[in-house]
Amino acid sequence: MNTSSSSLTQAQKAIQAARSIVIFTGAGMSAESGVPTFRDAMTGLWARFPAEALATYDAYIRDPELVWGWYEWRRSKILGTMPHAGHCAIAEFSQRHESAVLVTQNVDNLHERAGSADVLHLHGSLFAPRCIDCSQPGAFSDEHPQEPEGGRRIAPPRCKSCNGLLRPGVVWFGESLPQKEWQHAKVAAEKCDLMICIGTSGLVYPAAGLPATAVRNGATLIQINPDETPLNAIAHFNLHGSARNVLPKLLRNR
Ligand code: BV8
Ligand code: ZN
Repeated sequence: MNTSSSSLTQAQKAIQAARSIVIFTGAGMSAESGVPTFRDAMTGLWARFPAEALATYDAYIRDPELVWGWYEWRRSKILGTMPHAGHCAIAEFSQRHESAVLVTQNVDNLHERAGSADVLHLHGSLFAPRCIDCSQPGAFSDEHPQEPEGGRRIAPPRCKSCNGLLRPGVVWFGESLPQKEWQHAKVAAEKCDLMICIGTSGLVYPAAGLPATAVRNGATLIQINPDETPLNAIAHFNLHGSARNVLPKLLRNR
Protein backbone atom coordinates (compact mmCIF):
# COMPACT_ATOMS: atom_id res chain seq x y z
CA MET A 1 0.00 0.00 0.00
CA ASN A 2 1.64 3.24 -1.10
CA THR A 3 -0.10 5.28 1.56
CA SER A 4 2.26 7.20 3.76
CA SER A 5 1.86 6.12 7.35
CA SER A 6 1.61 9.77 8.39
CA SER A 7 -1.44 10.43 6.19
CA LEU A 8 -2.97 7.19 7.46
CA THR A 9 -2.33 8.25 11.07
CA GLN A 10 -3.75 11.70 10.43
CA ALA A 11 -6.82 10.19 8.77
CA GLN A 12 -7.29 7.83 11.73
CA LYS A 13 -7.17 10.85 14.09
CA ALA A 14 -9.81 12.62 11.98
CA ILE A 15 -12.07 9.56 12.24
CA GLN A 16 -11.49 9.39 16.00
CA ALA A 17 -12.58 13.04 16.35
CA ALA A 18 -15.63 12.72 14.06
CA ARG A 19 -19.15 12.56 15.48
CA SER A 20 -21.18 11.90 12.32
CA ILE A 21 -19.62 9.72 9.61
CA VAL A 22 -20.77 8.73 6.11
CA ILE A 23 -19.10 5.85 4.27
CA PHE A 24 -19.64 6.08 0.50
CA THR A 25 -18.64 3.19 -1.78
CA GLY A 26 -18.38 2.59 -5.52
CA ALA A 27 -17.54 -0.34 -7.75
CA GLY A 28 -13.87 -0.32 -6.66
CA MET A 29 -15.09 -1.51 -3.23
CA SER A 30 -16.05 -4.85 -4.79
CA ALA A 31 -13.12 -5.17 -7.24
CA GLU A 32 -10.95 -7.28 -4.90
CA SER A 33 -13.84 -9.68 -4.45
CA GLY A 34 -13.57 -10.29 -8.17
CA VAL A 35 -16.58 -8.21 -9.25
CA PRO A 36 -15.71 -6.27 -12.43
CA THR A 37 -16.00 -2.47 -12.06
CA PHE A 38 -17.82 -0.30 -14.56
CA ARG A 39 -14.42 0.95 -15.79
CA ASP A 40 -13.26 -2.63 -16.50
CA ALA A 41 -13.56 -3.76 -20.10
CA MET A 42 -16.78 -5.56 -21.01
CA THR A 43 -16.24 -9.20 -22.00
CA GLY A 44 -17.86 -12.09 -23.86
CA LEU A 45 -21.28 -11.49 -25.40
CA TRP A 46 -21.18 -7.86 -24.26
CA ALA A 47 -17.61 -7.00 -25.27
CA ARG A 48 -18.90 -4.73 -28.05
CA PHE A 49 -20.99 -2.56 -25.67
CA PRO A 50 -19.93 0.07 -23.15
CA ALA A 51 -21.66 -0.71 -19.82
CA GLU A 52 -23.45 2.64 -19.96
CA ALA A 53 -25.10 1.56 -23.23
CA LEU A 54 -26.44 -1.70 -21.78
CA ALA A 55 -27.52 -0.29 -18.40
CA THR A 56 -30.49 1.58 -19.89
CA TYR A 57 -34.25 1.03 -20.20
CA ASP A 58 -34.02 1.38 -24.00
CA ALA A 59 -31.31 -1.31 -24.28
CA TYR A 60 -33.53 -3.66 -22.27
CA ILE A 61 -36.65 -2.98 -24.37
CA ARG A 62 -34.60 -3.36 -27.56
CA ASP A 63 -33.09 -6.71 -26.54
CA PRO A 64 -34.38 -8.08 -23.21
CA GLU A 65 -32.56 -11.41 -23.57
CA LEU A 66 -29.15 -9.77 -24.14
CA VAL A 67 -29.54 -7.39 -21.18
CA TRP A 68 -31.16 -9.90 -18.80
CA GLY A 69 -28.33 -12.34 -19.67
CA TRP A 70 -25.76 -9.66 -18.72
CA TYR A 71 -27.38 -9.07 -15.35
CA GLU A 72 -27.68 -12.80 -14.65
CA TRP A 73 -23.98 -13.21 -15.54
CA ARG A 74 -23.12 -10.39 -13.13
CA ARG A 75 -25.40 -11.86 -10.42
CA SER A 76 -23.76 -15.26 -10.83
CA LYS A 77 -20.29 -13.68 -10.50
CA ILE A 78 -21.33 -11.88 -7.32
CA LEU A 79 -22.83 -15.03 -5.79
CA GLY A 80 -19.56 -16.82 -6.60
CA THR A 81 -17.49 -14.25 -4.66
CA MET A 82 -17.08 -13.33 -1.02
CA PRO A 83 -16.87 -9.98 0.77
CA HIS A 84 -13.23 -9.09 1.51
CA ALA A 85 -11.48 -7.67 4.60
CA GLY A 86 -12.49 -4.14 3.57
CA HIS A 87 -16.22 -5.01 3.60
CA CYS A 88 -15.75 -6.67 7.00
CA ALA A 89 -13.84 -3.66 8.38
CA ILE A 90 -16.77 -1.38 7.39
CA ALA A 91 -19.33 -3.74 8.94
CA GLU A 92 -17.37 -3.95 12.22
CA PHE A 93 -16.83 -0.17 12.26
CA SER A 94 -20.58 0.44 11.77
CA GLN A 95 -21.32 -1.86 14.71
CA ARG A 96 -19.09 0.35 16.90
CA HIS A 97 -20.48 3.59 15.37
CA GLU A 98 -24.25 3.14 15.12
CA SER A 99 -24.74 6.65 13.72
CA ALA A 100 -22.44 5.92 10.74
CA VAL A 101 -24.37 5.88 7.44
CA LEU A 102 -23.28 3.49 4.65
CA VAL A 103 -24.19 4.66 1.13
CA THR A 104 -23.30 2.54 -1.89
CA GLN A 105 -23.51 2.97 -5.65
CA ASN A 106 -23.04 -0.79 -5.97
CA VAL A 107 -25.79 -3.20 -6.91
CA ASP A 108 -24.11 -6.23 -5.34
CA ASN A 109 -24.89 -7.56 -1.86
CA LEU A 110 -21.33 -7.78 -0.52
CA HIS A 111 -21.80 -5.13 2.20
CA GLU A 112 -24.82 -7.04 3.52
CA ARG A 113 -23.02 -10.38 3.34
CA ALA A 114 -20.14 -8.84 5.37
CA GLY A 115 -22.67 -7.93 8.08
CA SER A 116 -23.52 -4.29 7.26
CA ALA A 117 -27.16 -3.36 7.90
CA ASP A 118 -29.28 -0.51 6.52
CA VAL A 119 -27.11 -0.13 3.41
CA LEU A 120 -28.41 2.74 1.25
CA HIS A 121 -28.36 1.45 -2.35
CA LEU A 122 -28.54 4.57 -4.56
CA HIS A 123 -28.40 2.49 -7.77
CA GLY A 124 -30.65 -0.36 -6.65
CA SER A 125 -29.77 -4.02 -6.31
CA LEU A 126 -29.28 -7.02 -8.58
CA PHE A 127 -31.24 -9.04 -6.03
CA ALA A 128 -34.59 -7.26 -6.29
CA PRO A 129 -36.04 -7.86 -9.77
CA ARG A 130 -39.46 -6.36 -10.50
CA CYS A 131 -42.06 -6.38 -13.24
CA ILE A 132 -41.31 -3.77 -15.92
CA ASP A 133 -45.08 -3.11 -16.29
CA CYS A 134 -46.71 -3.33 -12.86
CA SER A 135 -43.55 -3.11 -10.65
CA GLN A 136 -44.63 -6.23 -8.74
CA PRO A 137 -41.45 -7.67 -7.09
CA GLY A 138 -40.18 -10.79 -8.81
CA ALA A 139 -38.18 -13.73 -7.46
CA PHE A 140 -35.29 -15.67 -8.94
CA SER A 141 -35.97 -19.29 -9.83
CA ASP A 142 -32.50 -20.52 -8.80
CA GLU A 143 -30.53 -18.88 -6.07
CA HIS A 144 -27.16 -19.28 -7.81
CA PRO A 145 -27.24 -19.25 -11.61
CA GLN A 146 -24.13 -20.90 -13.09
CA GLU A 147 -23.57 -18.62 -16.08
CA PRO A 148 -20.85 -19.38 -18.68
CA GLU A 149 -17.93 -16.87 -18.50
CA GLY A 150 -18.82 -15.29 -21.84
CA GLY A 151 -22.47 -15.08 -20.79
CA ARG A 152 -25.53 -16.00 -22.84
CA ARG A 153 -28.85 -14.56 -23.93
CA ILE A 154 -31.60 -15.41 -21.42
CA ALA A 155 -35.33 -14.84 -21.79
CA PRO A 156 -36.36 -12.81 -18.69
CA PRO A 157 -38.90 -14.45 -16.35
CA ARG A 158 -42.50 -13.22 -16.46
CA CYS A 159 -44.46 -11.40 -13.74
CA LYS A 160 -46.83 -13.68 -11.81
CA SER A 161 -49.48 -10.93 -11.68
CA CYS A 162 -49.62 -9.46 -15.19
CA ASN A 163 -47.23 -11.65 -17.22
CA GLY A 164 -45.02 -8.62 -17.95
CA LEU A 165 -41.25 -9.05 -18.27
CA LEU A 166 -39.16 -8.88 -15.10
CA ARG A 167 -36.40 -6.23 -15.11
CA PRO A 168 -33.31 -6.00 -12.87
CA GLY A 169 -33.93 -3.98 -9.69
CA VAL A 170 -31.17 -1.51 -10.62
CA VAL A 171 -31.31 2.20 -11.53
CA TRP A 172 -30.51 2.53 -15.22
CA PHE A 173 -28.86 5.58 -16.78
CA GLY A 174 -31.57 8.17 -17.37
CA GLU A 175 -33.69 6.82 -14.48
CA SER A 176 -34.20 8.66 -11.20
CA LEU A 177 -32.58 7.39 -8.04
CA PRO A 178 -34.88 5.89 -5.39
CA GLN A 179 -36.26 8.93 -3.57
CA LYS A 180 -36.08 7.62 0.01
CA GLU A 181 -32.50 6.39 -0.25
CA TRP A 182 -31.39 9.51 -2.15
CA GLN A 183 -32.94 11.93 0.32
CA HIS A 184 -31.43 10.02 3.27
CA ALA A 185 -27.99 9.98 1.62
CA LYS A 186 -28.14 13.67 0.69
CA VAL A 187 -29.11 14.77 4.24
CA ALA A 188 -26.43 12.50 5.72
CA ALA A 189 -23.80 14.05 3.40
CA GLU A 190 -24.94 17.57 4.34
CA LYS A 191 -24.85 16.87 8.07
CA CYS A 192 -21.80 14.64 8.47
CA ASP A 193 -18.47 15.93 9.76
CA LEU A 194 -16.48 13.21 7.99
CA MET A 195 -16.98 11.18 4.79
CA ILE A 196 -14.88 8.18 3.76
CA CYS A 197 -15.19 7.66 -0.01
CA ILE A 198 -13.97 4.31 -1.34
CA GLY A 199 -13.54 3.01 -4.90
CA THR A 200 -15.51 5.46 -6.97
CA SER A 201 -14.47 7.24 -10.15
CA GLY A 202 -16.73 10.12 -9.17
CA LEU A 203 -18.25 10.24 -12.66
CA VAL A 204 -21.85 9.10 -12.24
CA TYR A 205 -24.28 11.76 -11.02
CA PRO A 206 -26.12 12.65 -8.90
CA ALA A 207 -24.40 10.13 -6.54
CA ALA A 208 -20.93 11.44 -7.45
CA GLY A 209 -21.92 14.84 -6.05
CA LEU A 210 -22.20 13.56 -2.47
CA PRO A 211 -18.51 14.04 -1.51
CA ALA A 212 -18.59 17.67 -2.69
CA THR A 213 -21.84 18.20 -0.73
CA ALA A 214 -20.13 16.90 2.42
CA VAL A 215 -17.04 19.11 1.93
CA ARG A 216 -19.20 22.16 1.13
CA ASN A 217 -20.93 21.65 4.48
CA GLY A 218 -17.66 21.53 6.38
CA ALA A 219 -16.90 17.79 6.47
CA THR A 220 -13.46 16.20 6.23
CA LEU A 221 -13.17 13.95 3.17
CA ILE A 222 -10.99 10.81 3.11
CA GLN A 223 -10.67 9.11 -0.31
CA ILE A 224 -9.39 5.54 -0.79
CA ASN A 225 -8.55 4.77 -4.41
CA PRO A 226 -5.39 3.40 -6.11
CA ASP A 227 -5.96 5.89 -8.95
CA GLU A 228 -6.50 9.63 -9.22
CA THR A 229 -10.12 10.79 -9.52
CA PRO A 230 -11.84 14.19 -9.68
CA LEU A 231 -12.27 13.80 -5.91
CA ASN A 232 -8.51 14.14 -5.37
CA ALA A 233 -8.97 17.90 -5.69
CA ILE A 234 -11.37 18.16 -2.74
CA ALA A 235 -10.27 15.30 -0.48
CA HIS A 236 -8.36 16.24 2.68
CA PHE A 237 -6.75 12.76 2.69
CA ASN A 238 -6.03 10.81 -0.52
CA LEU A 239 -5.05 7.31 0.55
CA HIS A 240 -3.68 5.79 -2.67
CA GLY A 241 -4.29 2.14 -1.96
CA SER A 242 -6.92 -0.54 -2.34
CA ALA A 243 -10.10 -0.99 -0.33
CA ARG A 244 -9.03 -4.41 0.98
CA ASN A 245 -5.61 -3.16 2.12
CA VAL A 246 -6.41 0.29 3.47
CA LEU A 247 -9.77 -0.10 5.23
CA PRO A 248 -8.73 -2.61 7.92
CA LYS A 249 -5.75 -0.37 8.85
CA LEU A 250 -7.78 2.85 8.68
CA LEU A 251 -10.78 1.62 10.69
CA ARG A 252 -9.06 -0.76 13.15
CA ASN A 253 -10.25 0.01 16.70
CA ARG A 254 -11.53 3.45 15.59
C1 BV8 B 1 -30.21 10.54 -13.51
C2 BV8 B 1 -26.83 0.46 -11.90
C3 BV8 B 1 -31.87 11.98 -14.23
C4 BV8 B 1 -26.90 -0.19 -13.25
C5 BV8 B 1 -25.64 2.54 -12.29
C6 BV8 B 1 -28.35 11.68 -20.20
C7 BV8 B 1 -29.63 11.31 -19.83
C8 BV8 B 1 -29.99 11.14 -18.49
C9 BV8 B 1 -29.03 11.26 -17.52
C10 BV8 B 1 -27.75 11.58 -17.92
C11 BV8 B 1 -27.39 11.83 -19.23
N1 BV8 B 1 -26.07 12.15 -19.26
C12 BV8 B 1 -25.58 12.12 -18.03
C13 BV8 B 1 -26.57 11.80 -17.21
C14 BV8 B 1 -26.50 11.61 -15.81
C15 BV8 B 1 -26.13 10.13 -15.63
C16 BV8 B 1 -24.63 10.10 -15.51
O1 BV8 B 1 -24.10 10.52 -14.51
N2 BV8 B 1 -23.96 9.58 -16.55
C17 BV8 B 1 -22.50 9.51 -16.51
C18 BV8 B 1 -22.02 8.32 -17.36
C19 BV8 B 1 -21.93 10.83 -17.01
N3 BV8 B 1 -26.78 9.72 -14.42
C20 BV8 B 1 -27.95 9.08 -14.50
O2 BV8 B 1 -28.50 8.75 -15.53
C21 BV8 B 1 -28.60 8.83 -13.14
N4 BV8 B 1 -29.95 9.27 -13.21
O3 BV8 B 1 -29.41 11.40 -13.65
O4 BV8 B 1 -31.54 10.72 -13.68
C22 BV8 B 1 -33.29 12.08 -14.10
C23 BV8 B 1 -33.81 13.02 -13.23
C24 BV8 B 1 -35.14 13.13 -13.14
C25 BV8 B 1 -35.98 12.30 -13.88
C26 BV8 B 1 -35.43 11.33 -14.72
C27 BV8 B 1 -34.08 11.20 -14.84
C28 BV8 B 1 -28.63 7.35 -12.84
C29 BV8 B 1 -27.21 6.85 -12.68
C30 BV8 B 1 -27.25 5.40 -12.19
C31 BV8 B 1 -26.77 4.48 -13.29
N5 BV8 B 1 -26.71 3.10 -12.78
N6 BV8 B 1 -25.64 1.29 -11.82
C32 BV8 B 1 -25.92 -1.31 -13.38
O5 BV8 B 1 -25.12 -1.55 -12.44
O6 BV8 B 1 -25.94 -1.98 -14.43
S1 BV8 B 1 -24.22 3.43 -12.18
C33 BV8 B 1 -22.93 2.37 -12.42
O7 BV8 B 1 -21.85 3.16 -12.79
C34 BV8 B 1 -22.48 1.66 -11.18
O8 BV8 B 1 -23.51 1.36 -10.28
C35 BV8 B 1 -21.51 2.60 -10.55
O9 BV8 B 1 -22.11 3.31 -9.53
C36 BV8 B 1 -21.22 3.56 -11.64
C37 BV8 B 1 -19.76 3.54 -11.92
O10 BV8 B 1 -19.22 4.33 -10.96
P1 BV8 B 1 -18.21 3.77 -9.85
O11 BV8 B 1 -18.97 3.08 -8.80
O12 BV8 B 1 -17.38 4.91 -9.49
O13 BV8 B 1 -17.37 2.65 -10.56
P2 BV8 B 1 -16.28 2.86 -11.66
O14 BV8 B 1 -16.09 1.55 -12.30
O15 BV8 B 1 -16.63 4.06 -12.46
O16 BV8 B 1 -14.95 3.27 -10.84
C38 BV8 B 1 -14.35 2.34 -10.01
C39 BV8 B 1 -13.32 3.11 -9.20
O17 BV8 B 1 -12.75 2.21 -8.26
C40 BV8 B 1 -12.17 3.64 -10.04
O18 BV8 B 1 -11.87 4.96 -9.65
C41 BV8 B 1 -11.01 2.72 -9.69
O19 BV8 B 1 -9.76 3.41 -9.68
C42 BV8 B 1 -11.35 2.32 -8.28
N7 BV8 B 1 -10.81 1.03 -7.86
C43 BV8 B 1 -10.51 -0.05 -8.64
N8 BV8 B 1 -10.06 -1.05 -7.85
C44 BV8 B 1 -10.08 -0.59 -6.56
C45 BV8 B 1 -10.57 0.72 -6.57
N9 BV8 B 1 -10.71 1.45 -5.45
C46 BV8 B 1 -10.38 0.85 -4.29
N10 BV8 B 1 -9.90 -0.41 -4.19
C47 BV8 B 1 -9.75 -1.15 -5.30
N11 BV8 B 1 -9.28 -2.41 -5.22
ZN1 ZN C 1 -46.50 -7.27 -13.63
